[in-house]
Amino acid sequence: MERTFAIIKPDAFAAGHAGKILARIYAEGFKVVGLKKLYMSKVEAEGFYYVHKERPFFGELTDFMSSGPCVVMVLEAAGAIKKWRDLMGATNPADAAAGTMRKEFGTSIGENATHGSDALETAAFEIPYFFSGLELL
Ligand code: DAT
Ligand code: MG
Repeated sequence: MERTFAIIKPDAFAAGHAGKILARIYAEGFKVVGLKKLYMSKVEAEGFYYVHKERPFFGELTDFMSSGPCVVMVLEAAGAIKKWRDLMGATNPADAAAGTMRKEFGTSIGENATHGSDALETAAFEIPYFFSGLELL
């Protein structure tokens, strides 16, 4: 079984969409092996997104991710990484397919409702960034 790291971002959490997103996650057959609400600091957001540190949107992205509480999760399924990326949809909600999380709940390329690891190596960094082994059951 593969594991991926997912976030219900501050925009979707503040808008009250966390329950609907979690319901879809269960309906699609993921096992939720880790889940917690947290309020990321600016520094924690910068560390999480360090691969994007040279990008022009880095400041905006890390301000947004530290602007309010979010829900971080570890999801398990066969092919979990691609399966969750597919359910999220394209980065820009305007380009995301109907029925995807970003189409339904995202409002702009920056405020796009959810995050998901994009590769095994990314998941291997992102999962332990927020969860200890004891929290993954
Ligand atoms: P994804 O989240 O689909 O993996 P990414 O890794 O390229 O996308 O970028 C990380 C996040 O940064 C993305 O979810 C939203 C934000 N972002 C990406 N491109 C952006 C842009 N052109 N302007 C503003 N924010 C952007
Ligand atoms: Mg990415």
